[in-house]
Order: sequence, then C-alpha cells, then structure tokens
Amino acid sequence: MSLAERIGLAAMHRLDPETAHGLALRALQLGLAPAPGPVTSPRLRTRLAGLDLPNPVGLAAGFDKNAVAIAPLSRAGFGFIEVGAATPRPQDGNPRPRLFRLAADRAAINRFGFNNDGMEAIAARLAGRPRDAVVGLNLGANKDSADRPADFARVLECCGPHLDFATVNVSSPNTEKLRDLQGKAALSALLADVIALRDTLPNPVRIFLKIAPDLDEAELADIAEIALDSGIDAVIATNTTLDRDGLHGPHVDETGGLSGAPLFAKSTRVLARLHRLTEGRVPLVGVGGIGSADQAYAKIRAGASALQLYTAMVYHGVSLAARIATGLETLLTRDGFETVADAVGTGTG
Ligand code: FMN
Repeated sequence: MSLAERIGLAAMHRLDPETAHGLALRALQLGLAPAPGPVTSPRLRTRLAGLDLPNPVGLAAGFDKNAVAIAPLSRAGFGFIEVGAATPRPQDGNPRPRLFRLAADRAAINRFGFNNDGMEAIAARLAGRPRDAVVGLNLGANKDSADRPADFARVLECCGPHLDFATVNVSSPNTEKLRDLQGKAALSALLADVIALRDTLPNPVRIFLKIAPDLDEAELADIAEIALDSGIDAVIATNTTLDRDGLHGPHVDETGGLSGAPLFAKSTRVLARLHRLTEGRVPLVGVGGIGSADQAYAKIRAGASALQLYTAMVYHGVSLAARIATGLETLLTRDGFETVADAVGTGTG
C-alpha cells in the first residue's frame, strides 16, 4: 500500500463507515485511487463460465451498488467487476447507521437492505461501461414487491444488454424472507424464469447464483442439484453470514450480515463442499474473507475458478486486488501450476 493510500485509509477510519465509503467511491471517480491497470499474465489469465478474465480477482457486489465507478475500478487491477444490487424501483434501504466496522475482527456488519438508484438509472450508467472490462450486475428485489421473483427478471431485462453476467442474489440477509427463495422449488422456478428471459436478450449474459454461507448440508445438496440441472453458468459462494462466532467486538450485536476475515473459513467450507457435490462441473466463484494472496489461493484450491472480495479493502485499500493478483502469480509459480485453471480444486483431497 502506498503512503498516500495508508494516510487516506487512516483518515477514512475516523469517519462514519458509510460516509467513508461514499468518499472512497468519489476518490475513484476523481482518479485519486491507485490505478495500476489490468494485472495480467499468461498464468493469471483465466476463464469463468466462458468469460475471459485478465486475472481471477473480482470485485464483489455491494461496493459499487449504483455502477458509478466501473471504469476506475476496472483500472484498479480487478479481473472482473460486479455492481449492484439493483432493484426495479429505486429504494432507500434501511435507516442509518447500517454499516459497522469491526476493526478488531477485520470484519464488517451491514444491513443496507438494497439501497440503490433503481434499474433504469443503473442501466443508463452501465451503457457507458468500458467494453474491455468484464462487468456483471447483482439482481435484487424491491422490499415491498408483490412478486419478488418477477423483479429479478425485470432488472435483467432492463440492464441485460449491457452485461456480461447477472447474479441472482437470493442470499442477502437484509431483505426479509428473500432467503426463502433459496428453497428447492422456489429457486428452480425462479432460475427457469430468469434463464428464459436471458435467452431473449441480444447478447449472451451468463447467469450466476449467489448463495448464503448459512445453508445446512441438505440445503447445499439441493443447491448443487439445481446448479447442475437448471442451466445456470456459475455459483458465487458466499454472501455474508448471520453467524457471530468468535468475534471481539464492538458492534457484534448489530443485526445484519457479517463479512470479512471471520467469514473466510465458513465460506471456504461451503465452496469446497459445493465443488465436491458438483464434481467440479459447475464453475464456482469463491468470496468471503479474502484478505491475502494465500487466502485467494486457498479458495482456488478449494474449487473456485475465480474470486471476489470486498471487506478487506476497507482495511487494506483498493490496491489490495492488484496485490493479491500479483501474489497469486508467485504462489502458482512456486507450486508449478502453469495456469489458474490447473490449480482449481487441487486442495480438496
Ligand atoms: N452481496 C450481494 O450479493 N449484493 C449486495 O448488494 C451486497 N451488498 C453488500 C454491502 C456491503 C456493505 C458488504 C460489506 C457486502 C455486501 N454484499 C452484497 C456481500 C459481498 O458481495 C460479499 O459476498 C461478502 O461481503 C463477503 O465477502 P468479503 O468478506 O470479501 O466482504
């Protein structure tokens, strides 16, 4: 991390976390954040569900909810970017405060509740996205919607022409009853509708499914079956957790989803389990608690074809993505892997 980034982060941590996040996005838009350009090499270049990535380190949903900083983020070293969640109508989300830093735990708790500018504003921004970046959108449903499954299809219809992939997010803990859509029957029906809509789009949009880390063994087996049968292109494991095990505080009693370091082990277990259950036949995106190249590598060895991160950047800056990609190259070289793909799932025994 550069001295300027270190000073910037120290100053940000004196502010309320949501205000600091707004400033970080503003700094990106103004070109004040690090922009090493795409970090890539023959070893790091990889494919995710048919998408060519310069490196496997992606930006997780929720950081750029309104798609305001895609171009600078794509210059910050990420191999791919997921924006959103977007809902059909604009939505304020839950009252503030709704984002908490747990610095002692290198973690965060959020209960934003899908605050966003709505699909039309987001589609207009996506239309101006850089074409050489890989960009996806996290699909959400309005809190007061009478038909939440239909919301996912509506957002996809509106924004799809500008996307490389779209993520069906039924795993946010911050919209009541949203996670009920992870049940087998509801999820199969929802994905069938989304895929039918996708097939009407002029461009090939990959459909990803993002799951919670709090699923039990039977629920995970159902997800694996759906992943194999529904025609989706990849699964993102995982979203934030409701667990509060082993935290040091403060803020541990806040409601919402926990992300960052304490999520690493749990989300990696779910990833490895899903890799085994699907016998490596469904591309997986590993997300949850990645803060170092070693952790990124562990997710790849547990079965991830690509990665995403968010919370560790709160503590280590946006330049972390480039540092992790560079560190991954070193680890792959050390262990004799010529490509990322060669290492996928090699640590699952
Ligand atoms: N995940 C989604 O699928 N949709 C969202 O809108 C979304 N918003 C988030 C907002 C915040 C403030 C945070 C911290 C996370 C959000 N996430 C969202 C979850 C992240 O995409 C990611 O799955 C999770 O934070 C675990 O990764 P991490 O430990 O690297 O942060």
